[in-house]
Amino acid sequence: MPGTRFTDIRRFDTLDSTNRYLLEEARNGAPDGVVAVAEHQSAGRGRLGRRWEAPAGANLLLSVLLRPHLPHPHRHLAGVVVALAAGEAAESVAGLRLGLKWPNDLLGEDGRKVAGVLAEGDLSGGTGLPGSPGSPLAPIVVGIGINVNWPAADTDLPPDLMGVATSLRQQAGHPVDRDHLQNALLRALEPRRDDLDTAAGRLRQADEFRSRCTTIGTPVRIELADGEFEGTALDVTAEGHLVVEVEGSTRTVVAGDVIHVRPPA
Ligand code: BT5
Repeated sequence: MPGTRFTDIRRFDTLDSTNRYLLEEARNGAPDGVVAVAEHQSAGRGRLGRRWEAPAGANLLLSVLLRPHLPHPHRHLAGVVVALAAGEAAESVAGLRLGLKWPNDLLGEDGRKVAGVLAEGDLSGGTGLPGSPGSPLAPIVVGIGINVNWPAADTDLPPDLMGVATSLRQQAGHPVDRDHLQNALLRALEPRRDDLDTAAGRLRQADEFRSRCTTIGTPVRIELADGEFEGTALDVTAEGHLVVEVEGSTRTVVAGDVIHVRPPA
């Protein structure tokens, strides 16, 4: 994409997973800003071993390799800036204002999922040495799957995604150009990626996420590996974590710990 750091865009007809590919490239020393795009993924992945489904040639399946100077507590913001850039692109290309559901989904007006973000790499603490696990310079791969033209109708969906998934096409009422969307996304990502490197920039991105996050103010059931609880989502912190009010006190939930965020049963 001219005028951005995203000039090395690698396109594949089929790949197992664009995230898996770029994580390997990162280990081999690939630089900040490499992009991988696949027409089809044979093992597209969601969070926690879940699958990302998309037929060949209809949707945007894209990952970026980022090497921001991003201290460990703020690492979730790498996925946040990609979600914000995707939201901006959907607005400029398809005229849609999507909701951002914490931690990583973009939703249509009807609450169904249009896109999901998966950040992988060294998101945890570690030795803090440059380039090593836990370093603020450790690479992060952020993948996004955007349902652009699939599903065209609910009947296209497998039973488990009925009532769950929707597309830009369904939301806008007409097909959407994937190349335009991809270009708009990378253009929107460029200044946001710059923001990850500075405290003031990170604050700006977290503020925008807070103002766009449709989870805030809603009742939520948070499912973690070691249990679940219900409360009301109050806020998003400067690190992109979710603050939930539970019976008069607050709990801060870290994205990496969450299995599901749902409305209470
Ligand atoms: C996500 O996980 O939402 C992250 C998805 C990231 C996919 C991109 S595609 C490019 C890059 N390369 C990869 O291998 N992955 C990334 P999660 O929050 O765990 O949601 C996964 C769940 O969403 C699944 O268990 C399904 O219930 C549902 N799902 C699967 N495919 C979907 C789709 N196309 N649209 C909406 N929901 C879907």
